[in-house]
Amino acid sequence: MPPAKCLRMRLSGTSLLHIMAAHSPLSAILAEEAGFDGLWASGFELSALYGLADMSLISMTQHLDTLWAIAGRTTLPIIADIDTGYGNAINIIHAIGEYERAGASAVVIEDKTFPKVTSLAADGRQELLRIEEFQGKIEAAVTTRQDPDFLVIARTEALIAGLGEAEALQRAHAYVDAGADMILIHSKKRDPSEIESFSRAWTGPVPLVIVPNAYPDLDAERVKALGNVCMMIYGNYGIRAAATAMQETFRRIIADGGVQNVHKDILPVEEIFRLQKMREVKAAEARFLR
Ligand code: SPV
Ligand code: MG
Repeated sequence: MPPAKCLRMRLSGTSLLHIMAAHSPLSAILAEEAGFDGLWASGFELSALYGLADMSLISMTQHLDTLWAIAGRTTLPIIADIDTGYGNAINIIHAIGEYERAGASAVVIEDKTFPKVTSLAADGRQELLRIEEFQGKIEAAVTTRQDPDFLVIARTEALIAGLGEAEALQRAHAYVDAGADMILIHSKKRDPSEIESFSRAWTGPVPLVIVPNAYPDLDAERVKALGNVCMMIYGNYGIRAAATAMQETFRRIIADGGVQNVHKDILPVEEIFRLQKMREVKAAEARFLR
């Protein structure tokens, strides 16, 4: 079954889907093996991979290239984080065609102005679009998609911008009116109270998506109790885990004056061969190289 259809079907059930951020094909392979339900082609993770701030510095082409490479190495549905959609509704029309072709099953579009500032920065400049303008962008996305199963998820940054729950609810309802399949509600508070309160107040006809980056205490059991959240996106855990491991290993090699100690604490090369499907390549060699 195509991944977008599969994602839609699974979302029509009652289960909560766990979506892991991926910044590379290898991270996608590891997420699939670990048992996640889908992948988040995260703007934050890809920006960090390039050593850049998550502030609209990565181009659409860079993101699409990574998405295309990831889609070739996984069977999981991919939810593309397209930030503000690279401009206005016209840019959205172009982007949706490109992301569908690159293998995304869904996009998340956020209601900030371009260029955006990453949401979790303490003193980030968080400016939102007029509601009508963002509705136009959502309508453009919904109208452009070729595959009816392709999901258009509207993300409101009203809580991130400090505009309060009433504004967040008003925006979320307006985006559903414009055709959004789901609402992603984001918060940078250290505790999940804002998200839990929004979820309880949400009476709209579509489910919610959350990204518990700032408020890690909101685990799956608590989220299920809310009753209207269908996806948890683990938005920066891949790049943070990778950077943790590399930072520690690189420092030890310098401190130890060699790799004599670290080599037994990191994956053996045979495991990397397995992830690279070396056995299949060797079999193809044996069969076809004459
Ligand atoms: C991302 O992973 O790129 C996100 C989530 O958008 S956050 O960085 O928390 O805004
Ligand atoms: Mg992002």
